[in-house]
Amino acid sequence: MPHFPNKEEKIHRSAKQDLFQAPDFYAIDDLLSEEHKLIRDSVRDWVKKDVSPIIEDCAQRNIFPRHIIKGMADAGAFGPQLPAEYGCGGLDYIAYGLIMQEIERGDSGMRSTASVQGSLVMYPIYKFGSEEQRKKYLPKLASGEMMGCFGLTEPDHGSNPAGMVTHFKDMGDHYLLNGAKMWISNAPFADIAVVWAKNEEGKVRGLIVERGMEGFTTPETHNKWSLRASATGELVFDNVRVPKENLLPGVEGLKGPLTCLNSARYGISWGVIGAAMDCYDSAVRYSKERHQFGRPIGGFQLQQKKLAEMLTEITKAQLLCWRLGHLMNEGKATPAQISLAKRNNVDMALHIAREARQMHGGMGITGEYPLMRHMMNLESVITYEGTHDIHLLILGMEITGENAFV
Ligand code: TGC
Ligand code: FAD
Repeated sequence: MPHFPNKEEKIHRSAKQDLFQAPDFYAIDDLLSEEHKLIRDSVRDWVKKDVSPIIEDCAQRNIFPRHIIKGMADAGAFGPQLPAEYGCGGLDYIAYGLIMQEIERGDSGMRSTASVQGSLVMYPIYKFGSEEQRKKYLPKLASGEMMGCFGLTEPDHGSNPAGMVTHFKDMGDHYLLNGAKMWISNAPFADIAVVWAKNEEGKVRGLIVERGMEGFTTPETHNKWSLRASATGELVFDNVRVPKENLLPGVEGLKGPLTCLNSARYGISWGVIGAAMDCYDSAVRYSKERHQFGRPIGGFQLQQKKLAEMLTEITKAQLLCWRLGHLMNEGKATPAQISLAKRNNVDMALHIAREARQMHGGMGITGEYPLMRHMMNLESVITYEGTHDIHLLILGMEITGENAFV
């Protein structure tokens, strides 16, 4: 059974105050609209109030805090970039990025829940679904009444989704789906799954599979050292009868799921800035409080070097995302530009988490500080939605025109 808190098992709320202050060295706030800042600040307040006090306990005990879904939906985290007529946010891509940044400042697993719901479930239904599918699913997904997951990766096909073996047959009045997906965020509790599978001609199509369909199960993945507050699982399809109206009519081929990944990878590029800022903020504070050799450790040049480099990298990542957000708004961002931002920013955040962890000495390995949690989470983030090396190869192909994948 998935590990969700029940009535007997209360999540512990820490009394420790979240003192986070975001660095803004290049006055990037001046580039944001009043609406952007309002949205960013309200999500930041929600994270301080509802995520920070429980996240350490959830991560330590490997619990997904299901009760948080309602607050996340109210914070506008589910499909903020999709039209308001379907109950979504109707916001631009800068607002979307800022929301992801603030949620991941709290925890990458919480951001995973939001980005899967918004970019990988709602977006394909909006972009490739029929009007009936949009009306049926989008308002419920936006409000968190319904949760979804996205099934692309398989046990033997991760970086190379084109090799997928999950398939479906046309049985006249329904499709018969067989196969399995692995490493699926939100799977253990999702009400629906957007599943990518091959038809009899070997073409990749998207299907909406609903919990309760006979032959469909979602076993949870255990023993993760990363994203411990996020629920991960498999999707197993054993002769699942999928109604024909659940096929996404608007796309055929791998470009379907890859188009959704553009949106999610963009969100990650912003999200990880949040995790990096949290580590930096903690390190600055600790460097002033912690004394060794009769002075604050922040007075030593080696510690200052770490802080100066962290701030430099965060500032560069902020500017990168701001520009990419505008390209997204104009519909001009290319997949390779998104790969550059995802690859650079996740690596940047992981490096900062490791450096900040060292600056906290022994305390850095405890749950008193968020560093190990961010660091371990980011090991998943640098792997999912295309690994660090896969994004390098996407860039390499863009530069040279040569495909180095095969
Ligand atoms: P290739 O032959 O290059 O392309 C096949 C078709 O797709 C088109 N295409 C894209 N379309 C839109 N956006 C993109 N980014 C696209 N990239 C390619 C392409 O034009 C072509 O279209 P058409 O019309 O000619 O058919 O495909 P390939 O098989 O050589 O693979 C390319 C590669 C390796 C880059 C791709 O498969 C890839 O990105 N692999 C990484 C897999 C990945 O990212 N998986 C993510 C799974 S989901 C996940 O991790 C969610 S975690 C969520 C969370 O918890 O936050
Ligand atoms: P592999 O593809 O087996 O890669 C192993 C190594 O080989 C990597 O270092 C990779 O970079 C390298 N490699 C592979 N091919 C090449 C090449 N051509 N050249 C050079 N190096 C190469 N998937 C979903 O569909 N939905 C989800 O919701 C989802 N959530 C996830 C949540 C978590 C916590 C994790 C860890 C993963 C999730 N994934 C999800 C799966 C994720 O997208 C895959 O793990 C990722 O795409 C890598 O695939 P793989 O793990 O099979 O690694």
